[in-house]
Amino acid sequence: MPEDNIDHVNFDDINAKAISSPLVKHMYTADPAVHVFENKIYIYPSHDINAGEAFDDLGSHFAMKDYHVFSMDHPDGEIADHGMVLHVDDVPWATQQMWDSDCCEKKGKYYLFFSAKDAAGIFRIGVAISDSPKGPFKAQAAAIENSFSIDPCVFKDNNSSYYIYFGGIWGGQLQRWREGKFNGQNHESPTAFLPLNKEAALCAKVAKLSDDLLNFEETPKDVVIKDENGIPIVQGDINRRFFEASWMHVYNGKYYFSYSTGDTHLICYAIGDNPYGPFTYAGVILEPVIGWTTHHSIVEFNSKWYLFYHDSILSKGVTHLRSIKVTELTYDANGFIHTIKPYK
Ligand code: FUB
Repeated sequence: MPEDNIDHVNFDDINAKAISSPLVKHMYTADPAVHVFENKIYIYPSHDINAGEAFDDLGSHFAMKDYHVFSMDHPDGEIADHGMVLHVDDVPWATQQMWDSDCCEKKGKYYLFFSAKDAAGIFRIGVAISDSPKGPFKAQAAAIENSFSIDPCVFKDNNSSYYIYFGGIWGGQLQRWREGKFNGQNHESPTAFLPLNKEAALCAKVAKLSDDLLNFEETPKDVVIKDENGIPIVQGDINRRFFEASWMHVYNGKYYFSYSTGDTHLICYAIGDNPYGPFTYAGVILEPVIGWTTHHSIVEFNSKWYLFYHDSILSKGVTHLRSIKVTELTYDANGFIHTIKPYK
C-alpha cells in the first residue's frame, strides 16, 4: 500500500493481529533470503536505514549502505546478528543503494550476490566471497559482466548447476533493458519503457552461472509465467504479473517460482518442470503486508516449510524501514500453497 495510505492504520490493533513478530528489533531489516547451511538457518536481509531521501516511485528512499548476516538454530529460536559483513564503501564498483541480496555455498566458499547502483546510477549485480556463511564477504572488483537490474536469487539445482534469477521493474530498471542496453535518462519515469497493458508482461530473468559462480554462463532468458490457458500473463494483469523479488524452490520435484507483484502488494507463485520454465501461475502465497513492498524467501527446515517475509509495522508504516518475519508455509495435497494472511 502506498506510504500516504496508512493514516487510518491503528498500529497497536494491527500488531495484535499480526501472525508473526519482527525477528530483529535493534535495526531494520528487509528482503530476507534464507538458506540452511551447516544445519542452521542463515538470513541475508537488506539493512534498511533512514537516509533522508524522499519517497518516490523509483525507490530513492531505499538508500541502504551495508549488509548484516543473521542466523537461527530454529525458526522459533533466538536470532544472532553476525554484524556488518559488506559495506558499499568496500565494493569498488558500487556507489549506493545496497538492495536485495542472496547467498549460496559451493565447495566450502560462500558467495553473496547483491544489487547496487554503479557510478552511472545503473543497477548491477555483484558478488562477494567468504569462507564462512557468517561473512565477512570480500567483493569482486567489478560487477558481474552484463548484469543489470535487481533482486538476485541464486538457486542450486539437483544436478549441482547454479542458476541466478533477477529483475525488478520501476526503480529496479528492468524495463530500461528491453533492447539490450540501458535506455533513457537516469531519472526517467518508473513506468517509461514498460510494455503496453495488453502486451506480454516483462519477465524476471534466469541464467546459469559459470563454474566459478562469477559470471553468467549464458545470455539471461525470460522467466515466462503463463495463465491457466497457456497464454503469457500480460502487463496489465497487475495482480499476477512479475514486478520483483524472485525466489525459486523445489517441492515434490516441481519448480516453484515466486515473486512480488509490486504495486498490488502480493507474493504470488507459478509452477514449472525445470529451472527455466515456462511456469504456470498458481496463486497467492502472501496477502498484502503493511508497507509498500513485499519480499520473501521459502525454505525447508526439519521437514517443515517456512515463509520469511517483511512488513513495516515496527516502524509504524514507514515504507523503507521494514522488519523481517517468519511463518510456516503449508501445501495442499495437490502441491498448491495455502495462502497466508499476515494479519488475522
Ligand atoms: O529493498 C529494496 C527493494 O525493495 C528490493 O530490492 C525490492 O524487492 C523491494 O523489497
